[in-house]
Parts: sequence; structure tokens; C-alpha cells
Amino acid sequence: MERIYIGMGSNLADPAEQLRSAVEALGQLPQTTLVGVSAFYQSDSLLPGQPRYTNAVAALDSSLSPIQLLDALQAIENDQGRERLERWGPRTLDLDILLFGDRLIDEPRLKVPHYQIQERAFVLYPLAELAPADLHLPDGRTLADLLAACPFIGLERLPHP
Ligand code: ROI
Repeated sequence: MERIYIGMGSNLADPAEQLRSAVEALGQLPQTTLVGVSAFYQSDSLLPGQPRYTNAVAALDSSLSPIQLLDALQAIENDQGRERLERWGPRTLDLDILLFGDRLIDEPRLKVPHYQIQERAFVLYPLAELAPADLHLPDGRTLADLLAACPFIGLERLPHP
């Protein structure tokens, strides 16, 4: 079993409902236990001209391999109507493997840790609700280090449903 953190995002077709459905699907993955889910946060898109995003983070314990998990996450995205029209385009659901135990993965389909964790407040603050502050990335940086360098700007923490 390894502890895995999943970043979730949506900016189409009732984003909060998309995230709730995704959480339910994550809870049904084989060889996997859903350990926790952060609050939901709204923020403007990093790219102009898209609707606002709702983001959250989920923690899993799983004995799936990274690629098995990636396949399962992409199946959930597809089930929820994800269309890959353009890179960085608006989407009904995005599920990213942020951290997978303390593994460093550099494969064509999968890079872990997710390469923009450190600069994205909408990833770091929900992650901090679930992970200990002394959580280490494989390069030794702690979550506390990353948070200290990433101000809580433009994020709106939504009340729990
Ligand atoms: N912006 C926000 N706020 N949240 C996201 O999940 C997100 N995802 C993206 C881009 C378009 C870069 N912007 C985002 O892929």
C-alpha cells in the first residue's frame, strides 16, 4: 500500500457535482481505499477566457501500480464526459496523480510528482488539509516549504456541501 494524492479539477457542467462524482468513483477503485477528501476551492483559470475552476485533492491508499491507477483515472475522466479537444482546454474533469508514495516517475505517460505542484495554490492548499506539513517530495522539499512560497491568493474555499 502506498499513500497517493490525486488533484481534481473541473470547469464545465457543474464542477462541484463533477468532483463529487469523481470522489465516489475513486472510492470504488479496486485494491484502493479512499482516505480523505479536501474541501473544494474555486479559482480563476490560469489561462484567460475559460470558466472558473473548482479544485480539490483526494488521498488514497492503493496497491495499484502507477500505470494501473493512471488508466483507472483516465477511465473515470472519460466516463464523466472528458473530451480531449485541446491541451489546457476547459474540461469536465481532470484527475492528476500529484504524489505516489515517495516515488519519482518519469515515463512518457506519467510524471510524478506532478510538475506544477509547487506553484499552484489550488493544489497546495487542499493538499495541506490532508497531508502532514512535513510531507516530503522525492527531492526533499517539504509541503511547508512549498506553501511558504505560494501565497493563498485568488482561492475561494467553498463551504462543505
Ligand atoms: N486553473 C485552475 N484554477 N484550476 C485548474 O485546475 C486549472 N487547470 C488547467 C489550467 C487551464 C492550466 N488552469 C487551471 O489545466
